[in-house]
Amino acid sequence: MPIPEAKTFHVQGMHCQHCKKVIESMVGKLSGVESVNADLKSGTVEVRYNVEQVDSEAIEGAISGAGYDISK
Ligand SMILES: [Cu+2]
Repeated sequence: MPIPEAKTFHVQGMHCQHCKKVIESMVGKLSGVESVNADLKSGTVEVRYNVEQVDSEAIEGAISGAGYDISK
């Protein structure tokens, strides 16, 4: 089993529990994503994922596809 990669994405525009849920479900749908935790206070989304199945670009795509901007 490969070791999952953990990465924190900085996401703008998360304001409430709904935003948190939307992002967590959109990112969680990607195969290879093991866990997603969106934190409203810090505006970050921490994702653990299997690098053999998914990459950070796909994760960013899912977040922006849900209507949120990623700041780098
Ligand atoms: Cu919201």
